[in-house]
Amino acid sequence: MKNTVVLIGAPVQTGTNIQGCVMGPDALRTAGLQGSLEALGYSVIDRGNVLPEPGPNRVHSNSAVHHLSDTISWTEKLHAVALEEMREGSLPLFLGGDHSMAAGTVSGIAQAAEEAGEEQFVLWLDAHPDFHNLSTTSSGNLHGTPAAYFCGLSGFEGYYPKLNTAIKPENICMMGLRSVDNPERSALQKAGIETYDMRRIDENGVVKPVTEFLSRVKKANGRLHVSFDVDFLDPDIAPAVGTTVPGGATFREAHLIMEMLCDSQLVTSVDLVELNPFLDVRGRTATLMTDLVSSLFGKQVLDHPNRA
Ligand code: 5AB
Ligand code: MN
Ligand code: MN
Ligand code: MN
Repeated sequence: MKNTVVLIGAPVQTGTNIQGCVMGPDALRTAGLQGSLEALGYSVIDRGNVLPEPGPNRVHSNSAVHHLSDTISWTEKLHAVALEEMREGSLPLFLGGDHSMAAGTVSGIAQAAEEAGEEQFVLWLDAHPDFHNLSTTSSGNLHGTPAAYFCGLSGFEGYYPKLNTAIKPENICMMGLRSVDNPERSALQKAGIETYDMRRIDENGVVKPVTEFLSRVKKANGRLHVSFDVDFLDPDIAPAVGTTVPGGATFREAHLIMEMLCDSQLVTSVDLVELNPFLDVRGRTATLMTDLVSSLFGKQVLDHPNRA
């Protein structure tokens, strides 16, 4: 992995109906993210928090949809920031902020990869696929839509920025799913996205699917973006999230995925999203997310034979 890590705060909370994600980036900083990465030997540049430029007012015919204009402004801003950081050759860590931000980060990253003639892959760690479009969402919470957007699916035209480069559905692996709405289920099947729900993880563990996915990335000489939603984790260990779903990944499953990602040396960008510090218990979730990032960037208890 690259030697310099760039932290980019994205205090987005317009994609949810629960306030608090605005504090996410600062809670991750407070938990010592920069110091942990420095202790592992990385240079860290904290660019502070980015802010969107206000855009025109937009209203969708699905009256549930709320904060559309603000969320689109965030998408435009984060698309530009992600594109720029990837063009510069940085390894950006986007500190959310709710998951609607992935519409911007992943679309910008996809465009940069295409410009460089490289294949972009996405590992999506989440209880949810976030595969609604503006018409199918019944909550109207736009953090339930970014993956459909960056795959170039229909239902965003005339509202969200036109995509230059979509992520190919076959380049995505979603893990941890346990809350999928009907329109999302059919859209996922139609797109042919590789999905591992919690039953599949219970049955076979995380090693086989992660190994298989990473070998596909490696074979394509691809870049790998990890979009890590806090609700991937079981709410017992990660309570600071607005959309808790029981039966999530355990402490060790999550660390093991991070350790395997580190072994692979394939990760080129990361989103840490949906942390709502207002719902946390004495900083537990922010600390856990920070510890998982340490595992992702090389922390191990003893030397492991898989580690180069
Ligand atoms: B998250 C739900 N599918 O559309 C909806 O946390 C939940 O970024 C979306 O994964 C959860 O509101 C969005 C019920
Ligand atoms: Mn999500
Ligand atoms: Mn989620
Ligand atoms: Mn563009």
